[in-house]
Amino acid sequence: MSIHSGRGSVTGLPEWDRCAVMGVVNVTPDSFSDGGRWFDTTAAVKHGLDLVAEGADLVDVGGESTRPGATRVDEAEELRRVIPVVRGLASEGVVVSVDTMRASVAERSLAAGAALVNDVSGGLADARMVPAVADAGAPFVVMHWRGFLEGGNVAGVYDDVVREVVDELHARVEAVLAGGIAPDRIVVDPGLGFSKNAEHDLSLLAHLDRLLGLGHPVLVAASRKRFLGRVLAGPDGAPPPARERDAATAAVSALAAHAGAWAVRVHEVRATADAVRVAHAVEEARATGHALGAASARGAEGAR
Ligand code: PMM
Repeated sequence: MSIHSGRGSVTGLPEWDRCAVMGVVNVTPDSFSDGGRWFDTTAAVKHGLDLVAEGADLVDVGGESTRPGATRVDEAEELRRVIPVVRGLASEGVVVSVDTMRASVAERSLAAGAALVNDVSGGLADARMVPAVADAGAPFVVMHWRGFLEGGNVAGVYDDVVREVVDELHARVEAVLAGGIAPDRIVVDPGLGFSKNAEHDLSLLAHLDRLLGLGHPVLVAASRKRFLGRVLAGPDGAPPPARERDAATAAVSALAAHAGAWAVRVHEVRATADAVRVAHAVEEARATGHALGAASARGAEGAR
């Protein structure tokens, strides 16, 4: 039994007894932390399978970089990048999520075997997205989003970041429900780094309980993000490069899992797979705690 009644499950996806691990496959030449490495279809499929072997429960495939300043790829190019990778992974039995803001890419990905649509705009970038996901009966990730990041970190001004993100996500969830997506298929995500600085991201992580209060499973995507660079910066203030933020990412995974997140989205899976298992073991120890406490204390004495 979990101590976190808020973790929940998502209709249409497998049920995991702990925080799930979503591995990232960016099929882009320019993504923020691993751009270019998995640009070719065969390499991308192999990378997704490797992530599953390392402990990913599902794999998130994206063909468009959302990093600050990135320009949009056109629809044909996004389809060309994403669909063969989705099909290749789904045909191997992988639970595939598609990371897209375009309804056409979501529809074609679902037809190719994707199980989940992950839209960083929460349906705002393409008016056809919510009806398309509703028609397909697919689960949907609603991320907190204040607009495209072209030209800088837009609209990242908050009086109370936690309250505003929760309120704005609540409004998006209402819109998505009104658009016909079933409540048990909605996941919410604070959108770390999207129109948010390091303090905002840390505040949101410190108050995941408030996001859980929305009543939907919560996805946390902290992997290699700028706020971790800030936390890890040396005395000169220089942040380590993105690929040197994986231990910090795993630390966030443990914290998020412990706080009740439904899933964490990461580039490097192995350490996070360990982190969520440790968090789960600690939860179980707490759930069974009082009954076992005295007995294991005696056992420990005997072992010394
Ligand atoms: N961040 C990125 C891409 N996709 N999806 C969700 N649901 N939440 C996020 O925070 C998120 C995302 C950007 O990171 P990347 O370029 O490393 O994939």
